[in-house]
Amino acid sequence: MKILITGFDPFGGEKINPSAEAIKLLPKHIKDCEIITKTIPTVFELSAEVLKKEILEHNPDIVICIGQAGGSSNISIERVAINIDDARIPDNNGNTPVDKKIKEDGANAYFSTLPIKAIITKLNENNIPAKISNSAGTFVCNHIMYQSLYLANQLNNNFKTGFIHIPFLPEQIGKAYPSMSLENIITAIEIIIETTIDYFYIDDINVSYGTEF
Ligand code: PCA
Repeated sequence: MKILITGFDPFGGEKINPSAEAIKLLPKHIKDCEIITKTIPTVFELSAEVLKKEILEHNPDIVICIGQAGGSSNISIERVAINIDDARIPDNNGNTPVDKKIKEDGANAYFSTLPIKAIITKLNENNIPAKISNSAGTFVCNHIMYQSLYLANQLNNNFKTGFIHIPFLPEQIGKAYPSMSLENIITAIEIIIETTIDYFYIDDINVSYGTEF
């Protein structure tokens, strides 16, 4: 199998993006699967163009996109992407879409096709703080997750895809916000990849990680 993993370039005044730092250090193979990595721009439409080019070039079986969720204390496995761009800050090309549909002919939302429950269980077994997130926001991360799932849908779901938000690295923020070490983030990404491979041909586990709010 081939697995495409993407990270984003720094945005919002940051000098680094933990997703780009982490994917650089991933092994070239996990469980005999080839790992391909690509850093994509934090720009609404352009990020999706770069992703689509990579997918059409490599024809991966699994596509996992990763981005920074500043202030989060957990690895957040995103459950759903929604058909809306609503930018709180400009992207790296100065775009600030407000309430703009990502795809006129797309569904209102697409659910991750990664085994999100099995992933959380494995991460927690390995003492990595992780949770299901029911919103990837309305910035470029939700955009890329939506675009990846839209494309998968168009290609008869010939690849599984989803999105992972990760915390700041300690060096980004001092002690004011939660952060996670690069080592733990990389371990988490490896576990996420391994679990997605293990569940490739079987259904996700049926346990609740539901929340009240
Ligand atoms: N995080 C942003 C976009 C790029 C990134 O790493 C987001 O959460 O939308």
